[in-house]
Amino acid sequence: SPSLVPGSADAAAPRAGSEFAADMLKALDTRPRSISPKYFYDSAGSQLFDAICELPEYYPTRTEIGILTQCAGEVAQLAGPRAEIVEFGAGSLLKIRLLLDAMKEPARYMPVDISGDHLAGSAAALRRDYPGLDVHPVVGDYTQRVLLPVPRAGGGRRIGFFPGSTIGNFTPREAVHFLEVAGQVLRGGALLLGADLVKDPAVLHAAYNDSAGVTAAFNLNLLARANRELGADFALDQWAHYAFYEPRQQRIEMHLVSRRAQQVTVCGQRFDFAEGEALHTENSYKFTIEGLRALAMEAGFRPGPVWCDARQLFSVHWLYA
Ligand code: AVJ
Repeated sequence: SPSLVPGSADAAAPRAGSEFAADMLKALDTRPRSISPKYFYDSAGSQLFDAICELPEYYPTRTEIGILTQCAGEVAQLAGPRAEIVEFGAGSLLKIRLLLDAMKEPARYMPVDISGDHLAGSAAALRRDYPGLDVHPVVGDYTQRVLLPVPRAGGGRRIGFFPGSTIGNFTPREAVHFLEVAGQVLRGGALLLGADLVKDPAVLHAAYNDSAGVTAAFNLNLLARANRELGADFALDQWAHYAFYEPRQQRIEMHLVSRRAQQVTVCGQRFDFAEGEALHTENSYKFTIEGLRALAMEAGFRPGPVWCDARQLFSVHWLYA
């Protein structure tokens, strides 16, 4: 909308009612300022995330794909015939294909995602390549209770799939809550869960501070998105990407730090930032294998087999619901 004056009431009005607008305004009004990482993923942000997954320093994606390639046969055995797979997030089509290719006549695939567009695209591609598979996208927020179709008569087990260590975006309390809700949907079946592992902080640091600056661009895209959607006037060169490992909480924290004292306007409201003041944009928790299993048990799962890469960078867990 090039004719809009940034920060004017008119510019703010069209999107002032969005969830992003409400959460951004709330973040700016709270101390310390912090916002959900889910707002990274507009179309520019999703493309930047895909680029992150290809970076030499960002080991999780390729490591998990390696593990899934190795364990797919065993997973297929554990799942049994005619499995009904529920994926939390529409995720990577590559990862689900690794499972589907190993499974005995998988019956149904139900990706759950808030973005209907994203779901429709992945569903069409999978239907083409797996003609016997009932692809059933479910539009909804998987962090809340979602309504799934009833299990089919004569269907197999319900298997949840939550790869990528996206569980690391939740606080431990939120993770237990998510697992409790997932467990109710999967009762009698299991959850296949990817979790990034605690490791040398230098390796973690590099993964979130890549030399090409893609992670920085991904983080800064949040402000760019606010400029596009909320009529905000963030000067992107006045903000620094800051990511570090916090060993006591076993998490990467990402922040956007104000390089100087400045004012910004969002949805027609003005906010002050002191030099060095930050907006906290993401936590990415890391786990020990035992810590992850304990968390799952707290939520009522019974831990099963765990698969890792040789360097113990990443883990994939079979958890009985
Ligand atoms: C998609 C949440 C697993 O935490 O590693 C990548 C997101 N943030 N680089 C992660 C992310 C910065 C990613 N997750």
